[in-house]
Amino acid sequence: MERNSETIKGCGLYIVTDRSLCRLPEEKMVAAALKGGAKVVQYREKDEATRAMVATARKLRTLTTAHGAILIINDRIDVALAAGADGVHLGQDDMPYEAARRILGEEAIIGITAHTVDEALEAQQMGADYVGLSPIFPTATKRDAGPAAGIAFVEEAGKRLRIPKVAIGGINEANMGEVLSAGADCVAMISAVVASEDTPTVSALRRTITCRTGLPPTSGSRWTNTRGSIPAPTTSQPTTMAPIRPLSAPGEGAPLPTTPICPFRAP
Ligand code: TZP
Ligand code: MG
Repeated sequence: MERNSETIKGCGLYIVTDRSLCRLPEEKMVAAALKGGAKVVQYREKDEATRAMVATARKLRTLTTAHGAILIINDRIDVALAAGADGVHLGQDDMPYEAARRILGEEAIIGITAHTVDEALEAQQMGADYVGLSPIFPTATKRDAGPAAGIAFVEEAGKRLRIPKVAIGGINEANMGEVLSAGADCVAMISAVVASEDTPTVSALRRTITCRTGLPPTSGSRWTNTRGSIPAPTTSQPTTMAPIRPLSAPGEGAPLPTTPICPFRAP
């Protein structure tokens, strides 16, 4: 889905929640990250009851909508539908792509984790909107993440894939520039954001991404969610999810803020 891919491509900072690591209540942490410029939030929860998950996902939907950000739910298609999320992220052992697409519809954003370039190419061929390259560096956050694939994985995926590449695993302020330079479209982080708990840290991450990628500094104003603020689905609502779309193509509409001086880019 090219349109969905474009949506993810411009996002840069993709944060993934983890209640066990969170030093603030989850919604507060997500609110701080959104204020700091995160453009995609993945709600990832492994141990919570479904009802509590739906309640949290709906709160995150309201927050992400207010900031013009994307909400992705890890694994749980049912929770994504119940909360009116923009899409789901699927691991290699989760719901098969084609079944997820059938349930969620053409508008949903579907991302797939890949541990190798072959898995990434397969995800692209199936129609995934983005691929999660995982894990790039060693991480203590996900015990079964597997061996670190390293920067070479990002470079090769960058050369061979058309769809956006979201790198994850051990990424932080110190190494994110290297990952973006190697060809990742977005960097996904858990501990580097969740454990930091304050907006300035997230803003700093976002500024680094802006410098590296030439993305406009975040304002939230270039993105909108066609669904508006979220609502619990009712019987009269469609069951497909509506992803966020850019309000205008780059170069159109209101002028973008000036790109800050970038310490990484050659003059
Ligand atoms: N998938 C692959 S690695 C990982 C996930 C969810 C954990 C990433 O966490 P951190 O703290 O950013 O290394
Ligand atoms: Mg999974």
